[in-house]
Amino acid sequence: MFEYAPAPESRSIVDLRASYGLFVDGEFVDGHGSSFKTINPATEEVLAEVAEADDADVDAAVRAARRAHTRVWSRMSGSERAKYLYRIARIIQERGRELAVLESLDNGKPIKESRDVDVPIVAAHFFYYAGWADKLEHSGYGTTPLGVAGQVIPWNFPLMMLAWKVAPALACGNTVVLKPAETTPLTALLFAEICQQADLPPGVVNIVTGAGGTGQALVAHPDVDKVAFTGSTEVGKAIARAVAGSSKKVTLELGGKAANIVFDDAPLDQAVEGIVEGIFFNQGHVCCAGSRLLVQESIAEELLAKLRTRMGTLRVGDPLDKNTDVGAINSAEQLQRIRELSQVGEDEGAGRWSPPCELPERGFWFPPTLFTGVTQAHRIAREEIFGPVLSVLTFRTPSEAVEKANNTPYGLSAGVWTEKGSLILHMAGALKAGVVWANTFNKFDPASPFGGFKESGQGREGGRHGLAAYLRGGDL
Ligand code: TAP
Repeated sequence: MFEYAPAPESRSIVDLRASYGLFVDGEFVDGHGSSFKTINPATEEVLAEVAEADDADVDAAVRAARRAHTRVWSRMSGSERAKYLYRIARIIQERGRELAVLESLDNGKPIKESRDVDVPIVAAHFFYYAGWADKLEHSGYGTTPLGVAGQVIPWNFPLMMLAWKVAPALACGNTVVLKPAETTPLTALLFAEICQQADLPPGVVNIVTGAGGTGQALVAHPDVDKVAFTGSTEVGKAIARAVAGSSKKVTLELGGKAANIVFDDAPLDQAVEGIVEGIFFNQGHVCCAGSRLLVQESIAEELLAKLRTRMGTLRVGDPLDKNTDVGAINSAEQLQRIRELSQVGEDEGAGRWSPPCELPERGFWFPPTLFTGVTQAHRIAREEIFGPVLSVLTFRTPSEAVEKANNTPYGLSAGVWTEKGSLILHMAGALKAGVVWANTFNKFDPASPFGGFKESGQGREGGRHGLAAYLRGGDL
C-alpha cells in the first residue's frame, strides 16, 4: 500500500473553484436547492461543492432553453449554427489539456485516455455535427428541430457523453438542458464556460447539476420535447415508463455485456491487446466493454497464458501519471458493486486471478481481474459488472460462439478475432449487437452510429443516424 498526491503541475492546469452554481440562460447562478461535494476518486479529497438543482431550477433551465429555441436558435440558419459548433470544437482543442486533467481528477480515468481518447473524440463530435448543420436536408429526416432536449448522462465518459448528446441536438436547431452524473459534474461546468467563451446565445445550452431527482424532474418536465438518456438499463426503463403516453421522443443508451470472441486462427498477440483494451480501458467502466471473453477451446490455454503475462504489465495507480494504464474506480458505491459481484464469481466456483498489484491506500481501486471456468449460468457471465473484471468462457464451433454471445438480455457490442473475412461477415450478421468490431475493439468515430439491441436501448447516436433523434421526421 502507498499514498500519493497528484502532481502539483497537473493540478495547476485547471482553475478549480471551491463551489459551482448551475448554468442557466448563459450565466452561472446559485441553485434554490442544496449542494453536494464532488470528490477525486483517486484520493477521496473534495474537489468542489456543486449546486443541486431542484424542481424550480430545472424549470428555470427549461424555460431558458425554450426562449432561446423560439427566439434565436431555431430561427438561425444552419450555417450560422455551424459557426458556433466549429468555434466550440476549436476551443475544446485549445483547452484540451485543462479538460483532460479535470476529467481525470473528477472521474479517475488515466490521463493518457482522457487526453488522447476522450477529448479528441469530443472535439471530433462537434466538428462532425457542425458539418451537418447546414446540410440537414440531406439527412433523410427533414430539417425541423424538436424544441427543447432534456439530456441525462452517466459518469463513465462525462465529456464524451455530453458531446454525443449536445452536438447533434444543437446542429439540428434544438436547445438543451443537460444533467451530468452526480459524481462527475465538473467538466460539464467547464464546457458551460466554453459555451460562454464561444458567445453561444444564452439559453441554448443549460447545465443542471444534481442527483437522480434532478434527472427525474428534467425528464418529467412538460415542456421538454425530447429525452436523451445514457445510463443503466434499470433507470432507462424507469424513464421509458415516466414518458410513456406523452408526446416526448426518447432515445436510450443503456448497459451491455459484450462478447469478445477469439477464433483459433486469430493473431493471438493482437487479440490479447484487443482483450486488454476491451475490458481494462477506462477501468472497465464502459457500456460496450468486452466483459465476456469467448475463446475457442483449442487455443484457450495459450491465449490465457499470454493474457496473464500482459495483465502483469498493466500499471494501476495515479490517474494523472502518463504511464498509468488503469486508474481509480469512480466511486465507493461502484467499487462495492465490483467487489460484490467478484465475490459472487468466486462463490459460484469460477477461478479468480489478478496479477500482483500494489494499490494506493486511499481512494477507490480494483486490480485487473480474470475469471476462468465461467459458465453461462454464472452471474458474472450475465450481469454488467462495469469494472476491470473479465469473465472467460470457451466454445468449440462458430454456432456455439453465436449462441453464447447472444445469450444475454443486452445487445450493444461484440468483437470478433479471426483471419477469415467470411467468418467475420457471418458473425457480424449473426450477433445481435449494435456494433461488431473485427480484429479491434472499443473504436469510436463520430461518423459511425452507436446504439443497442434488446435491453441495451433504443435509437442511435453518432453519424447521420444520430440526427434522427433530434429532427421531427426522424423516427429511428
Ligand atoms: P445510472 O445510475 O442509470 O445514471 C445515469 C444518469 O441518470 C445519472 O446522471 C443519474 O444521476 C441519472 N438518474 C438516476 N436516476 C434517475 C431517474 N430516476 N430519472 C432520471 N435520471 C436519473 O447509470 P450510471 O451508473 O451513471 O452509469 C452506468 C450505466 O450506464 C451502465 O449500465 C452503462 O452500461 C451505462 N452506459 C451506457 C452507455 C451507452 S452509450 N449505451 C454509455 C455509458 C454508460 P446520478 O448520477 O445522480 O445517479
